[in-house]
Amino acid sequence: MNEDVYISKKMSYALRHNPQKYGLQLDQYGYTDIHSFIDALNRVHHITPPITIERIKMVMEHSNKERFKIKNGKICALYGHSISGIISHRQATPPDILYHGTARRFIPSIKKLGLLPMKRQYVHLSTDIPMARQVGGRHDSHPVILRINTKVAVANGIKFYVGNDEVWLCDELPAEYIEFP
Ligand code: HQG
Repeated sequence: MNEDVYISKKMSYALRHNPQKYGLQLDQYGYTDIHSFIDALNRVHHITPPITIERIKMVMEHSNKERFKIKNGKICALYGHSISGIISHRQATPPDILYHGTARRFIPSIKKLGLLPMKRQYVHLSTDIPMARQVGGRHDSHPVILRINTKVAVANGIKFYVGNDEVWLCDELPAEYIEFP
């Protein structure tokens, strides 16, 4: 694992899943003070020489995904949370069609129950098929791409939230809005 990936994974773990391990508190949007965050990462993982804010920014710039945001001296993960307190995301109208890449073995259950957040706080949807394929590829060598009829879902009152330009979130998605290949 290269150092960028190592740092990014530790950042994701702290900001999405286990801030308490780092002695951090997230606000309702998932933000925490960036200097306390960096100090905690260095302390918990004994990183030497210690990483700096410039190193964090470099990791974010080099990444193919926009996972984190720095604003007003704070940092947050833009999506992916599993902590117990629900993180709020901005509600907005998504594109008419979104995609979700998943594993073949999950299809019978998704047909029955729809898309559920599982261990995370929200269901994650992608704006394009290549991204959905990449997301699904984490679970299956031959992922299934589901087409989500968000236009009808919005018309029926389902709320969608912004992760970043390519990732949309929702609480859950009944099977009637999902086209299976
Ligand atoms: C599946 C990564 C059975 C769902 C990615 C998925 C994404 C069901 C798995 C982000 C189900 C959960 C999130 C049901 C959903 N029955 N299985 N009813 N409903 N599932 O990892 O969407 O690289 O929690 O299809 O790129 O794969 O870390 O969610 O396969 O954006 O930045 O349950 O995380 O981002 O898996 O990925 P996950 P995800 P990063």
